[in-house]
Amino acid sequence: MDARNGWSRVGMLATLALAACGGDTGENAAAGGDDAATMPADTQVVVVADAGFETPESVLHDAAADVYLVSNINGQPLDRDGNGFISRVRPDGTVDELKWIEGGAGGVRLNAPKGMALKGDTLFVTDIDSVRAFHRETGRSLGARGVPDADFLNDLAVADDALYVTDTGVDASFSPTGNAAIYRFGVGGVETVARGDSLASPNGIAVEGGEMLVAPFGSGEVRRIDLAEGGAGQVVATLPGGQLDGIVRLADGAFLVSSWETSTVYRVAADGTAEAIVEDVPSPADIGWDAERRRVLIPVFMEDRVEIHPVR
Ligand SMILES: [Ca+2]
Ligand SMILES: [Ca+2]
Repeated sequence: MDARNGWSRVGMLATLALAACGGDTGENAAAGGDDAATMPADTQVVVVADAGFETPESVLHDAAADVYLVSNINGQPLDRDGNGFISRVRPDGTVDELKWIEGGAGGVRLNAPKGMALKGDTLFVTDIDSVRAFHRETGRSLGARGVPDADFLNDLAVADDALYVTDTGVDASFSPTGNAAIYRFGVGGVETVARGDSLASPNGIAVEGGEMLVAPFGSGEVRRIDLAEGGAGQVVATLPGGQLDGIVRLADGAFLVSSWETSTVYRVAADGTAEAIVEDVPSPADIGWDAERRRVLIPVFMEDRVEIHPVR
C-alpha cells in the first residue's frame, strides 16, 4: 500500500478530529477542574519497575483516556529490528497493557519508537526516519510517512495546523551527521523550519502560542524559535547540565526539562531561572506531564522503568 495515501487519510482524520475537539475545550477544562477538586493531594512517588519496559524513551499522558503511554525502543535507537512497542499504564502505576501497540503484531511496523504526540484521536510516533500514526483508542495503525534524509527523528509536538518533528541528526554512536533539523508537517507537506549544527542535536520540543521550545542533546541551552520565522532562535535558559531530552510546558509559562548529564529534571521559570525538582534519576529521557495531577512522568531509559513524581 502506498504510504502517502495512508498519510493523507491520517492527515484528514487528524484535521477532522481537531475540528471536532475545538468546541469541547471549555467542557473538558471544566470537567478537569471538577475532578481535580475531588482528587486527594498527590504526594507519592510511583516507580513502575520490573514491568517489562525495554528502553523506554517517552511517556505521554492521554488525558482523554487517562492513561500514560510509554514508547519502548527495545534495542538500539537506530536498529530496524521491528520489535518496538507502546505500553498503556494506569495513573496508579499498574500496567494496563504492556504491548498495546507492538511491532510485528496486527500488521504494525515499529522499530524504535521515541517521541509521541496526540492530535484528536490520532497518536503520532517517531520511528527513526518515519512518523507513524495510530488510533488513540484502538491502537490501530493509520499509516506512516517517511522523512527524506532523516537520521534520528526524536520528538514531536502538535500545533493547530501542523506537526513539528526534531531530527537529532546523530548516528548510532551519537556522533553528529550534519543533518540536525526541525521539520514541520502541514497541509502542504513537509517543510524544514530549521537546520544545522547551531541546533546542537535537537531533542525535545514543545510548541505553544506561535513559538517552540527546543531542548538539545548537544548542549544545556534551551532555545525558543518563532514558528513563523524559523531558524535557530534564541537561547532562553542555560541549565546546569546538558544532554537535554524531554521538555514540557506548564500553564504558568514555566517548563520542565530533563538532563542526562546531571540525572535531573529541572523546572525553569519564565525568566529562565532553573531549579532541580527531581534528582538522581539516571538517563531521564522524554518526560511527560499529567496536568490534572501535576506529575512529571519520567522514562528511565537505561534502567527500563518509569518514575512518576508529583510537582508542587
Ligand atoms: Ca527496537
Ligand atoms: Ca527524546
